[in-house]
Amino acid sequence: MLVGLVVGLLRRGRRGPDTAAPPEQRRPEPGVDYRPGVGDDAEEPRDTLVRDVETVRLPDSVTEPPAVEDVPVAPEVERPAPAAGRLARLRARLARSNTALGRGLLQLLSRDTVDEATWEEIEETLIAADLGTGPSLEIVERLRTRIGVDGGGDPRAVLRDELLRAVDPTLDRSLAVAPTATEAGVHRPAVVLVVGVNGVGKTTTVGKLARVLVAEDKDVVLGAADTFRAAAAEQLSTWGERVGVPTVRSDVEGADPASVAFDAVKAGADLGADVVLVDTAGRLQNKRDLMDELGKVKRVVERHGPVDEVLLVLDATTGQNGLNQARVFAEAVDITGIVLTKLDGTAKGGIVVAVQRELGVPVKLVGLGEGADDLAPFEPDAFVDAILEPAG
Ligand SMILES: Nc1nc2c(ncn2[C@@H]2O[C@H](COP(=O)(O)OP(=O)(O)O)[C@@H](O)[C@H]2O)c(=O)[nH]1
Ligand SMILES: [Mg+2]
Repeated sequence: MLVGLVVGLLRRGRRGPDTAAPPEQRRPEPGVDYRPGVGDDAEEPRDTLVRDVETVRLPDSVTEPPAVEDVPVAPEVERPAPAAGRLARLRARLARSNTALGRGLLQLLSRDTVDEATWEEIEETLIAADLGTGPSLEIVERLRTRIGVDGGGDPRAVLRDELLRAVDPTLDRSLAVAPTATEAGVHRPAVVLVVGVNGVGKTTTVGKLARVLVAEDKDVVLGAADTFRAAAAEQLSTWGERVGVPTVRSDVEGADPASVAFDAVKAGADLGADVVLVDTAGRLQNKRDLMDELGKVKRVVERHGPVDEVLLVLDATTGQNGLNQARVFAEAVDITGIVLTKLDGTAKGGIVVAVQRELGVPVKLVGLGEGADDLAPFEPDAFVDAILEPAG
């Protein structure tokens, strides 16, 4: 409110007569810069009402308005919209991938004669979009057979078919987020561990995913197991508060991440929650330490029961480097799904194919922006369509 006020004042100041402004920037004034005409006042009219100062008695007792702090403010809990179909709605965010990959390939394939040099260009375009050498060669081979040799078919339809095949629509991309009951009949929330190196978008993804689940009427608990910086827990609980989801955190910087994760799952079980999302740290002195710590977090959480989902978050703009990270993480924990963030900022949408091949694990979610609801379930059809068709 204060910010709004200040901005308002500044604006008004700018709009008012500014005598300090150089003459060429002043608004022309009637009587000074031109002869006053109809509708202008040459000077302050003489009959302008002037108010005298009046003395008014104040009432003896003035009831104080309640202090702002005393007024109970109902926390505004947001109700996010369901995530189904988001990728199609956010297709414009893939504009860069679209231009580089989809349109580039279509232009090449639509040439009158697709000669050897053109096939090479097609291959280069695929590799440049980070699909990886293996998948790129495969796609070119299949396209050659279907278009080059058969000479038939609509190039667009054939290309769509082959890209879709590379992305693999048969993979199960659902998230394991259903609670279970143990043999002893104890309620056990689904546990999702979110891992990845620093800055890829883990905390943001946990926050956005909490919103997706809340939109599906799930009870969610967040665990702030990135205990490196107090700010990390703060960032996570802010996401949680917006949708009325509790965050289990330690206020001690450098607390044991495994015990925070353990407590979060315990709180989830006690509260009868459906899902516990655990955010982890991606920053440690070295790779070995990071992997040891992750392994420990997972083992400690598993005292409550199995971890249902380990999501590896990768920044789509980092290309080969992202693939190297994927390999290292896969050694430390069993990855069950990939989240590719920042797909809105890259022409290299082909990384979806490369990373799935590398890990043998499906991309389950994609990040398409910094907004709270810019996380979309990955849908192969919608993805390929977005790449091939200019967003309308
Ligand atoms: N453009 C874009 N930015 C993102 C996306 N996901 C996360 N970010 C940004 O990446 C930065 C790092 O995110 P954060 O969640 O703190 O990363 P963490 O260190 O892995 O937890 C933040 O500025 C996020 O807003 C995305 O899908 N698109
Ligand atoms: Mg973080």
